[in-house]
Amino acid sequence: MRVALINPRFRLPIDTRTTAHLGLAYLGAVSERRGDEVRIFDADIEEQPLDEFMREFQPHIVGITANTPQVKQAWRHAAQIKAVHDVPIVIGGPHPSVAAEDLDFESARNPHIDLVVRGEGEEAWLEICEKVETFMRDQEDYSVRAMMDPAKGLWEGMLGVTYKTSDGELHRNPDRPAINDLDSLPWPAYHLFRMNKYTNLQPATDHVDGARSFSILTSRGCPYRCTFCSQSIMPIKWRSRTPENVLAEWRHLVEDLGAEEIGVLDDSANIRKKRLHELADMLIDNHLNHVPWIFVNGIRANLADYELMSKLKKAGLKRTAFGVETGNAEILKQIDKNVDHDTIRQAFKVCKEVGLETIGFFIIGLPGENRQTMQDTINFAIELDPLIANFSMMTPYPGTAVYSQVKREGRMLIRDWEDYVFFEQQARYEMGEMTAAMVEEMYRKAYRSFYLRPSPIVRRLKTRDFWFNLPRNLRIARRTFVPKAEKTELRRKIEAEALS
Ligand code: B12
Ligand code: SF4
Repeated sequence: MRVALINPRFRLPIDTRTTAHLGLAYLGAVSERRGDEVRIFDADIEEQPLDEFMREFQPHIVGITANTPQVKQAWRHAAQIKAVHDVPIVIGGPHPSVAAEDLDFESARNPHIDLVVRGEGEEAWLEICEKVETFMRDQEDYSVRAMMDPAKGLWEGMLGVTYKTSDGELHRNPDRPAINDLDSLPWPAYHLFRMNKYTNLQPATDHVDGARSFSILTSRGCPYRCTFCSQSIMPIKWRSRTPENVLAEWRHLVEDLGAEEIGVLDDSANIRKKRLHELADMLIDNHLNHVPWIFVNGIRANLADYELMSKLKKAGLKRTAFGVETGNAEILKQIDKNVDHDTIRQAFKVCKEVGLETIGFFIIGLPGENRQTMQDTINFAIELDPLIANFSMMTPYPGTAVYSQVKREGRMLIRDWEDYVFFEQQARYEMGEMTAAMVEEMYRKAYRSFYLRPSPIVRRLKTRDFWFNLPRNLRIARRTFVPKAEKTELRRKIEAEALS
């Protein structure tokens, strides 16, 4: 069967780096294992128009991925596809997975979307492909309408799927359990991507653009439930691959694909420290530790002790991120991060002692904040002094506890999913005494206070990335430090409404 997988075009308002989409790489791999001919159309890097690609490839099924800012573009792509080709279209990814807010129905209601897969996709995708293939074989007059005919009941009982039958009725089947045996999954099918079209990791390991970057996922899920994090829409169950299985893929990335940097994308990679010790030993013993790698997302500070971090450093770890979020003790409790500031201090100290670079993720404008608590965050960032401090203004993603709280107690300043990016330099909501102007001012102050100190400036000037990507870095600096003169039309409208 011919299978097309699509990453909708979505350009962030700053020049971020681009990497191949790991979710689609997994779906492509399971489809190929089934014997399908798979093409990935990553609209971010493709030059060919989508409709032309569809006319040429004539897929039997199309899968589109969508996070929140991408979802409207995903629907537009679905419309473009249906205009040239009668094919079942399935959407999946973080946004349509939020059944708590009926966002699966929102997508299923779209006239061009037939099925929605909620949560982890591989098993549901396989089942859908099997059904479509069998249906095509058995039916003489094959059409999507016939496939979605309620009388045929094709999708009944399929777990984790929401769909629209051809009479327009929406159906939500029960959730699908998390995949327990991650070793049973094939490795991501990177050969389906035009890897030379991507830049490098975000944040980068300081390999200059053009470095062969690959991502790897060694575990899935997160047992924590921080109030602001969209991870809460995925299974709570933390599962990991065996170190042997990870090592084999790591070797493939380095030896077969020529990886020059590797990003570990796990949400919480160090939940079981023993597993990481074993993996690190294997990377060292197998001489794979010469390729620098980083924990792109935060690892848990409470599980980052000296023994583990020094072992990981020997295993090639160059840099690790921590989700610090806030410098205020009360706010830290409120966001259910389950960690305290001393533990975070200790984790940064350990990393510095063993020679690891650090990234700190900080949020400005969490619910309940005021000017002083935001200042506490700035002060804490300066105290920890990571190599990279990443401040973002709180963006309440649907499905999170913060989203419900803002809807209940605050005033959302965005109404369009396409505005759900947090590089826009604009506050997304107001609550209590926390105004948008205050959050935006403190956000810029955070960047100025942290980066316009002598040591970060000198550190930055010493990196290769700074000089090789000078124009981009200067653009980012200008956008970050200089306030936006013009407010967007949408923002003006919302403010006018609020005043009236
Ligand atoms: C790496 C990453 C990035 C990279 C993207 C690299 C890339 N090309 O994929 C970068 C740094 C660029 C990035 C940017 C952003 N990201 Co991001 N990112 C991640 C991260 C850490 C890992 C993604 C990943 O690879 N996961 C592993 C794969 C296997 O999972 P997956 O992609 O979700 O796919 C699985 C399922 O969702 C499902 N599925 C997905 N698509 C489809 C399609 C079909 C047809 C089917 C059947 C199933 C299916 O099946 C897949 C396999 O199980 C996640 C956190 C997380 N744990 O997922 C956040 C995450 C996806 N990002 C998030 C956000 C908010 C963003 C930004 C919007 C932030 C911003 N700057 O404003 C931007 C958007 C950028 C864009 N262009 O769209 C949120 C999304 C929340 C939401 N409601 O949308 C997440 C969940 C983080 C979080 N916990 O809050 N991100
Ligand atoms: S922020 Fe990190 S620890 Fe908290 S729920 Fe999200 S992934 Fe888990």
